[in-house]
Amino acid sequence: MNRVRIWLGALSIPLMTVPLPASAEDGYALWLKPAASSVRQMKANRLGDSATLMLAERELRHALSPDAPPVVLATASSPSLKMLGLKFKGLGDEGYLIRSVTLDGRKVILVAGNSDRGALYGAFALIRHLNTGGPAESIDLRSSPKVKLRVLNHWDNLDGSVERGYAGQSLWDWWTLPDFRDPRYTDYARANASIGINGTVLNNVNAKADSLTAPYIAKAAALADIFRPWGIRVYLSVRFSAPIELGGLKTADPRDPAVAAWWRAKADEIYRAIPDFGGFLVKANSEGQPGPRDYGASHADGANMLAAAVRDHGGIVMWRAFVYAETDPEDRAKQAYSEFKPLDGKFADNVLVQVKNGAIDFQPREPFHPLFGAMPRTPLMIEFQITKEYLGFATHLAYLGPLFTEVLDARTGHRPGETVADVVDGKAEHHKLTGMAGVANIGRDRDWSGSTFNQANWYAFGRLAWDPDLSAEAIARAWAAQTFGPDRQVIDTVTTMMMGSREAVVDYTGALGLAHLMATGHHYGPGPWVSELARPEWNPVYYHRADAAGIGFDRTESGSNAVGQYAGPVARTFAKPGTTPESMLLWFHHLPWTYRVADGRSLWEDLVAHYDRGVAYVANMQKQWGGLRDKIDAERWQKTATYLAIQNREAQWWRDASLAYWMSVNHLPLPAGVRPPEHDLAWYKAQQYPHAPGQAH
Ligand code: GCW
Repeated sequence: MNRVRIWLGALSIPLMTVPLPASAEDGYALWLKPAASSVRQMKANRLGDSATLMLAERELRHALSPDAPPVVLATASSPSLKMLGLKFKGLGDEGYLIRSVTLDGRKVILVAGNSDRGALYGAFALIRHLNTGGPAESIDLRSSPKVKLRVLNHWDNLDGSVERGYAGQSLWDWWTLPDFRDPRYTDYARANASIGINGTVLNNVNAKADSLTAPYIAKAAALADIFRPWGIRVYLSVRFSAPIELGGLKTADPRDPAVAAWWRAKADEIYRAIPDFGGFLVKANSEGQPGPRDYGASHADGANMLAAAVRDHGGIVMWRAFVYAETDPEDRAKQAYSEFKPLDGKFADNVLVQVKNGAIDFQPREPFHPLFGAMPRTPLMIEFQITKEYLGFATHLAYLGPLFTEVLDARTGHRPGETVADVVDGKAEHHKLTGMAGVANIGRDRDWSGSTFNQANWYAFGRLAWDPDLSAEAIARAWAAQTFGPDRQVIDTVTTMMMGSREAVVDYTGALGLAHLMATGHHYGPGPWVSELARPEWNPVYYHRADAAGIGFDRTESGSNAVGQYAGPVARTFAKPGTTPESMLLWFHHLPWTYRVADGRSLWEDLVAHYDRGVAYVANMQKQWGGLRDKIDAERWQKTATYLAIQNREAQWWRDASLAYWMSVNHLPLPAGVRPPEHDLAWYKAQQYPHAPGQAH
């Protein structure tokens, strides 16, 4: 414990104690490590005494070095600020300003917002500014979130397992809640607040009705109490058939008044326990989940009925568009658009439709979902996957910043210059209710996310949810500086490694727009040969359509015409192989193996080159990381080095297995000088991983 002196206006209160952070570099501190070991001299002056302002003050003491100028934390209503004539308009209720000012004759850094939450975000922004090399003098920063709901989706089950989670068991110990309030819950909220996340959906979208029973509401309420001062609201995923399972009703038909009444009563019960409860997230009529379609009602009927239940409490409904029907023979990439586009304008005004970034399912690369820009009368939330179900689980180093920004920056083609980010942040269609969801990669692992570099994906999601116009590289640099310290060589090297890492995964798992080539169930490792699963669209062969003559999914007019779901200019680009970006070529086109890509190579030669490039990138990351050995603490360095070695082995496995399979189909030789796969195809097919983590059950 350290003795600290705190300045409260003219009063000075000595001898208050704050705990120092744990010293081991095991990743627990995330990007929040203090810049200096001593906080003794740091002066903070807090004008106000809400719990949130106190937390903001503590953060500043914890993180800022003794020689930083004194800081004053305040809300706009504080009388002391009157004379400064600052502009708080436009900051909204979560924005902040940070200014070097003279207050009562003292030079200070003022951190202020319209609300104490704004001041808290400002405190974290000031820490970031100073810890990433920003000057301590003449500071003039202001920012407010462009997106209203910045929400993590936990796919956490009530038994403690996590669907597609690779960082250990669920953080929520449902069994000991609500009595035991694990300090990790506070640390979790603090980390989220530091990057601007303001909501969390506690349970899996593949929901059990049990989460709506009284004991589980009490457990959720305990978490909500812990998260509240950090500006974080709690949401729940709900099972659409809960009125039957819990309420004993005969139906869950959203048009049945008894069903609507059951949900209203349930919402009232939740709000009694959690007055600022955020609302519901719903996966309906998708992958076995019940929904309104079971009764011939529409997704809008279902969403609106739930929206009515939470409306008077200020709650909202996030209704997922991730649907593909059991029996629908239509190209899976088209089904969500076909189902939802006609419902534009039919949703209540406290409903957001939550759309995955791409039309299929969080693949290493997908073109942006055609619904963005196509439903102007409906707020569309974007859903990213932070956990790396398809990008190497926890072990592979794949920085997702470039994946997120590639989609956010994509032009929708609906209105001149309009990007997906414009749709998501409401600018394009003037929506006030806006949101971004990220499927969490957080678990009980000591380092929270399974690896140090996975923490960067959590961080990048939060930063982009606050401002979707940030660059992935700027975020990577800031993360590296906050995580590893100010050493220039470390920041440069780590940023370089990160920036190409997602593309490397694309390269070694299947480039040129190939997708969904993974093994069954657990989704770990390659399985491009899989063809025997019950539903056609569960099989990789459905997606790549490779045969002796060619490869790729024809989604043009001559095929499924998924291209037709995009707006004019974008559709025109994707309509022809020659104008389609090479990175999306086989997503939209079925082409002969001999097709000439831009540099004159055949498609086959190019594909092979991508596999080799992906593997080489990983080897190069190992080299780069090796060069940082003396500059990074031993624990995090060693774990990362080991994970890179695993990634190298698995990248080669992906490459070799895929090449062995493609050659069995196209009967083409490998280009001269290319190393043949280590084993024959039968060997790769025989690999089984029944205990791979994160499987659905
Ligand atoms: O990609 C699939 C995952 C499922 C997940 C589903 C979804 C929660 O493999 O595990 O279920 O997406 O997003 O609903």
